Amino acid sequence: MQHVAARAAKRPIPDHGATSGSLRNAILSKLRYAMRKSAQSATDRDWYMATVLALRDRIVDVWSNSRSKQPEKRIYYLSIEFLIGRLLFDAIINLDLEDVTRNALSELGVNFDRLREMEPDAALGNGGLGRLAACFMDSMSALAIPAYGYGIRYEHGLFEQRIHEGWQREFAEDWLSHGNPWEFPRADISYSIGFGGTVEYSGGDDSTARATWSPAETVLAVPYDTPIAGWRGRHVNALRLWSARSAEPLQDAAFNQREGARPLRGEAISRFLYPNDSTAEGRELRLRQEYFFTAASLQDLLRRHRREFGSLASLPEHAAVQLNDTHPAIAVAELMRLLVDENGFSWADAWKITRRTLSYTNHTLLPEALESWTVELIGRLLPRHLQIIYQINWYHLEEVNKSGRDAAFLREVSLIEEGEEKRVRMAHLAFLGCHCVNGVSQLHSDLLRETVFHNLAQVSATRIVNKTNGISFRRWLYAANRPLTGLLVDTLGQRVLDDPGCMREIQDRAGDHDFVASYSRARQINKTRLAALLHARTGIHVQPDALFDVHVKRVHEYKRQLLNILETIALYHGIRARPNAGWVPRVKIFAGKAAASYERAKLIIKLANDVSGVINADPVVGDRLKVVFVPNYGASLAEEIIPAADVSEQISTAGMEASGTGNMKLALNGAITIGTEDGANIEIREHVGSENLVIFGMTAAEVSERREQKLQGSDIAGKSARLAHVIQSLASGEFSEGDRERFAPIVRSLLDYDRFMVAADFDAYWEAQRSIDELWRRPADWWRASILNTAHMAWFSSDRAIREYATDIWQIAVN
Ligand code: 26Q
Repeated sequence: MQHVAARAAKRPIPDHGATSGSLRNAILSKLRYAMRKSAQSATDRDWYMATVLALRDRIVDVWSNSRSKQPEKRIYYLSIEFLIGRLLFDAIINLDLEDVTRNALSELGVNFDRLREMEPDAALGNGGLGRLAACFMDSMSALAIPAYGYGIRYEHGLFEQRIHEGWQREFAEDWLSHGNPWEFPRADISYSIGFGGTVEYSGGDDSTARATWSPAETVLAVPYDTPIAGWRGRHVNALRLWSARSAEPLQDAAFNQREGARPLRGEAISRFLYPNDSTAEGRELRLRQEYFFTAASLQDLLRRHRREFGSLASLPEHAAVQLNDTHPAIAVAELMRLLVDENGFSWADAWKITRRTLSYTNHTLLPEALESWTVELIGRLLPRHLQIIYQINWYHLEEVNKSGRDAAFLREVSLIEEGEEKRVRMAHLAFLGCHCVNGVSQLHSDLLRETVFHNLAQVSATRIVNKTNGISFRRWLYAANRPLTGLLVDTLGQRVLDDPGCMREIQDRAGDHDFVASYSRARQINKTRLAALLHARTGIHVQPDALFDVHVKRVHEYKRQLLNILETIALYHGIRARPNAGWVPRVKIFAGKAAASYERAKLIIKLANDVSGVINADPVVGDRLKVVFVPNYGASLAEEIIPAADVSEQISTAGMEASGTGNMKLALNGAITIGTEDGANIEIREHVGSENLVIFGMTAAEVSERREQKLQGSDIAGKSARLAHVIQSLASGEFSEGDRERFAPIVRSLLDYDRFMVAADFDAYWEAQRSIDELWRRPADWWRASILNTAHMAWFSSDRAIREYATDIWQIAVN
């Protein structure tokens, strides 16, 4: 790591020419000339807009510079989600302009922290997968890797969650309503994207057959570019998001609008983000979105390649396309179509080019999240692609057949799932069409090899590799946690910002009284701030010196918020039975959205709120236990909660969380993990040391073993008096005003199949929580563990992850 820092230090830090005076003038000029507002009448939002426009000019200078040099190879990151959140503070941190900006604004009598709040989150993603794409964009800019992110400019991002009488309600999100000062519409570029229609084959045998596709309908894809400024502003890449425009002639458009009050079909494509993170939704509009952004991105990058390098034969040398999950997997068929039908390549040559150019990241093993589309739907929307998919499958199965496999094997590795309805398996398509497939943690990659891709791996040259996820330290430490970052810089110097590896040096200070005091003071500042936020948003008062136990992520049964709630109830019972038994004061903090159609997850949110209501109102409990469900979790709320966490809940059913990245953010900020042997938790343990977190529960192997035994939750409840009491109180209506029906479905699932092993892991989890209490009672040991977490998390930087992708998958050199 040392040599990296040395090299980074040698690169000149661009002078952004900013003094507070010059920035102030720039802001005033934007206010006056770009917005036609006066300083006297300007609102916080006006100041926010003007400030972004002024800073943006500085980013644009570097951007043009980054673009003027033609690179040997570019990376294209295709993702149907980019969960960017807010950009302003991140950009300021990256450009090292915090003081300059604060001063410029204070000279204008404007409070910077209020202004920051004016920026809506770009919530163009559901959770981990979308946020990973955003962290990767940050890292590619930081490492000066020439890259484009390609996605969809959703008019409405992930829904806004409000809680009404404990239930989640979803409201349309409207991030663009006041305009988006970060984006540059590129009206000079647009591509036609076809759907439906007919295919004419131009004869010849199968291996050379070209076809002409005449779509019935076309939609225009128009790009909007957002600059992503890298660390120290050395390099800027574009996030290019596609917006759909109707391509119908005006007359037809007017007619259509008169016919139904329905908006135009074409434009509907980029209207909203699908709010489902773990169930592959078989809706036609979703497939249209997938093809729309994939086809637009491929046309765009092929055009660039042709302009710069001529023949598409050299595409793999100059372009690496990373598919973020299977959502853009139709790229395999589309690239083949473009090469064969539109550029005259032979099937064999096209196939080589396609495989060498594309690679694919898998993010899930959950069967219900593996995408497949009916042959009927693909045939109707993308008739030529379906034909290409069949042809790929034909060559593939012929190869497999030669190796003498049986029918069961053939059925398993086929791109087509036979059944009542034939379906195209998108993960299989991505696997075959890519030279490299990666999982997102060591365990996940191992399981990929053993399960979903076990058979395919035996008959294909595709490499399966691991690329454990990472997070942007710029956003999740330097920007989100100023008190801790200040301490790290005071202790280690500015170099820690360029080389987080040197954080390991604070391990020597983990017993140093002054350092520990400063470290815990930084946490206390964050907790006090969070306590005020919790009160403002929920009306609940919490004590900032209590243990803050944080469970924040999408709400899903496999993530087991329910397990945490059950333990909370058991704790409540314990406190009521013996109020003066020396309980460690705890605040249980939950936040997360459930997919609108996921009834069980929404019921779990209701339970969290009902449990919160009962416990917080119980005078016997007082400040020993508070439960808070914070509404509308998202990137910005995460930035407030994570730096204030003492404990990080990472308690998924083993084998089900591909990696997790919230686990990394929390540990980096010093929270102690209580978690299962799942996803990246295992690697976090290797880095921070098993003494500095608490791992409990069944392993992935034990989970699948227990599944085979077909044991029931009731077997466990029969043995655990504590669990029996908790379930009994749920069933009796203790948390539902006597209503025995409300949580009956949860009670039933706990006692029956217990698919997510909540009952099975309950006792182990209870004990793990008590060992957390034990540690908290020994402050010197607690802070030592916490400091060692921060000290040893450097490896989880998304810069490390991106370097691995660059050398191992993309074959591109990184400075
Ligand atoms: C698919 C088809 C139709 C509609 C929606 C979807 C869809 C959308 C989003 C399916 C899945 C997602 C998101 C998945 C996701 O966030 N996975 C998480 O990815 C993280 C980054 O690798 C991991 O850390 C998490 O473990 C994983 O759950």
